[in-house]
Parts: sequence; C-alpha cells; structure tokens
Amino acid sequence: MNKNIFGYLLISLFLLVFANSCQKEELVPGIPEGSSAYITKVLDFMPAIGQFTNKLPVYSEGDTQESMNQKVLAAIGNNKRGMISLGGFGGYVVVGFDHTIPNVKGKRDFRVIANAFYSAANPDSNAPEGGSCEPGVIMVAYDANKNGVPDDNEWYEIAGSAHEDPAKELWYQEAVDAGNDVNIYYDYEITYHRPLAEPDSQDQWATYIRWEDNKGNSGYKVKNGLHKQSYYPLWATGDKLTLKGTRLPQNGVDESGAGSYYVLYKFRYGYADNETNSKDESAIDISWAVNKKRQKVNLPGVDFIKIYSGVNQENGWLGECSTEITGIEDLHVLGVSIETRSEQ
Ligand SMILES: [Ca+2]
Ligand SMILES: [Ca+2]
Ligand SMILES: [Ca+2]
Repeated sequence: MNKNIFGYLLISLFLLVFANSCQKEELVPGIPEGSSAYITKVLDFMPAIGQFTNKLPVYSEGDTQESMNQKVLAAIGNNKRGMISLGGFGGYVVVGFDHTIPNVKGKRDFRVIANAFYSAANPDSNAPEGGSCEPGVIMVAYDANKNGVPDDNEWYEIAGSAHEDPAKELWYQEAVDAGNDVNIYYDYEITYHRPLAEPDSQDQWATYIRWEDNKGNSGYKVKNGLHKQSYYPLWATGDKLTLKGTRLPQNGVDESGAGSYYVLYKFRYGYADNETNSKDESAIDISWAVNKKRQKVNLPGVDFIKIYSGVNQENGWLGECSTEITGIEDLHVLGVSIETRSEQ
C-alpha cells in the first residue's frame, strides 16, 4: 500500500472515531444537571372498577386521595418499579417530573414501563403478537404558564396507532370476527355506580357493579372468586364515578373458543402497557401529541403525564382489560437514543 494512502486512511479513521465519541458525549440541551429520569410526583390517581383496585396500591381504612397519591409515588416513583393498576376504562394516574422532558426532534422521548407480555401458546399460530396487552392512553402536558400544575388547556393526547386507523391493527379482522366493538370513540364517557354492599354470595357476582356509557351500552362489572376486596375505589366520594376519554377498539379475543384462552392483542404503537418494555414501540415521541381536533401540536417538552385505561372489555376469567404501570423513564436523561417511527 502506498504510504500516503495509508496515512490518509489512518487520519480518516481517527476522525471518524473522534466524531463518534463526540456524538455520544453530547448532552441533550435544556435538562438541568442532576435531573431524575423517573417520576418524582403523583398528582392524582383514580382507578376504575377492577380486580386490583384497592390492592395495587392497597387501600386502608382512613386513606384519602392525598395518601393514595403518596402510595402510588412510593410504588412507581423514583425507579422503585412497584406496580399500580388503573382498573377498567377511564381509570387514571397523573404524574410529574423534576424537570421538563424535552421533545428531541426525530427521537422518542420517554417510555412507560409496564407489564405487557406475549402469550407463548396461542392456539392460532399465525396470529400477530398478543398476550397481555392492556393499552393505556397517554396524555402529556407542557407547563406553558409555568405555574407548576397541569392546567386543563395544557393537556394533549398522544395519538397512538388506533388513533390513526383501527383497521390497520394486525388483529383487526380477528376482533371483528369475534364480535368485538372495534370502533374508536374520542368522546367516550362511562359511569360506574357504587355497589350498595359487597356480594355475600356467588349469585351476586354477575350483577356486581352497574355501568352505562354515552353510546347506549350498559352492563355490569363482575366480581370473581380470586379477588375478594371491593373493586370500587373506596376513597372516591359520591355514589358514582364518571370517567371520560378516548375509548380504543376491543383487542381481547378468546382464541380457544371455549372461554379458556384469551389473547389481548398488541396495538402497533403509542400506548402504555401495550408493548414489552425492551421494545422500541414501548417508547413515545412527544411529537405524536395532538389537540382535540386531532391536529399535531409541537410541544417543546412535557412536565406532566396522565395515563388512563383505554379499553372497556371483560375477558372471561381474566377479568377486565386494565392498564398497569410500574414507572416512566426520560430516555434523554438515561442517554437512550431511539428514532421515532419512520412514517411519522
Ligand atoms: Ca421527540
Ligand atoms: Ca400550568
Ligand atoms: Ca397489564
């Protein structure tokens, strides 16, 4: 090899390595030094009806909204990786951070850590990925007026894949064939009625908690033999609980045909407790946030995140589809770089 060419290659290699190492050390601007990557405050928590309501976290007599918020923080704040359950449709948690999670252009910005997993033995071997995918809709707020709280007009919703088009979900036809309601409703509202008493015999399980929605549907949230505590949040005031939001298509299908093997299918992207924690599709780009007209808004970052259970469906012995959360990570503080979706 010619000496000059060798020297040239050596210098090029050096420059390449140097440039790469510079890139890795580059810090995301706007994040104060010492910021926590994790949840540092819990502002509100109201699960809907569920098998784990009053259990994750545990309600004890005398607990208030404030003490329940503190229990949630102890469970999922500061990277503790405990678990909370949001119960059925509309149950929610609102959390905050010690800094603004920046919206880095072209990158995903945070990840909601949860317990979604795929089933290992779906009787339908050609089926798309699914198992226990219990999507929660994610809302984000940028504290534009810097008053330290998320004001009503500061909230925007992350438009996940079903927000784009339910028919693009890989399991769409299977859900249609199973008789599921595969529509998405952006103005959904459900009311749950506080039970007068806990059932004292199994005959009353099927008519446990009455509910109705604003689409003309009604029914009962059922009790099962596995969980004995009240499924109605006991610190809530009043005799009913009305919860609102975007209701996602029903993604649960009984693949056995005999009520024994329910598969809750994965939406393509953009929800909590929907994709396994190690996959890129469990991470969210703040640029996916939309306003009430479903137009993209260009937020500089987010200070608060709200997550609510997005599906209203009972899946036989498995019970209701309910979003669980174990934490949230600011990917930029952790130095994790994940490209946004290519078609966005
Ligand atoms: Ca981003
Ligand atoms: Ca504010
Ligand atoms: Ca779950």
